[in-house]
Amino acid sequence: HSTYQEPNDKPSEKCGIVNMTKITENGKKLRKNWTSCWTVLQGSNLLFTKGQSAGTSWFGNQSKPEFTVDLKGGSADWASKDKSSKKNVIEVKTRQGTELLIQSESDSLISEWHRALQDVISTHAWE
Ligand code: I3S
Repeated sequence: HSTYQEPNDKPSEKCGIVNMTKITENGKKLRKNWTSCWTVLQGSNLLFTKGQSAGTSWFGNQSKPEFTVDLKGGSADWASKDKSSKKNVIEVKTRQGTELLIQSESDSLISEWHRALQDVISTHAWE
């Protein structure tokens, strides 16, 4: 379908606090470690900083993101029940073999993230 956008037409940016855990890194399974993260969706990149809470300024004192994943060629879908006992969980997979879970207690907040991630992935699908 034709959802082509001119560059800079609509810079995809979204940020907020979500709970996040990596489950796989470079194809290797990790032990879950849920943390509350300040999360930024910028272009096709998803950036996380740990331990930020609402009210702290932009990235607090550490200007460096904890880690970044590139969503190009990846996926972001509602996680199946066996991935987590929590509600509102999105499973993000990257082309590099990193898998992570994003979760929020807020139904509306997690829906926004789901939509934003899907948008970015379909926008960058052919790059
Ligand atoms: O998929 P798992 O292994 O049941 O995930 C749970 C564990 O990581 C648990 O930590 P420890 O078993 O390391 O203590 C976490 O506290 C849980 O939150 C994890 O499960 P959920 O279903 O919350 O993702």
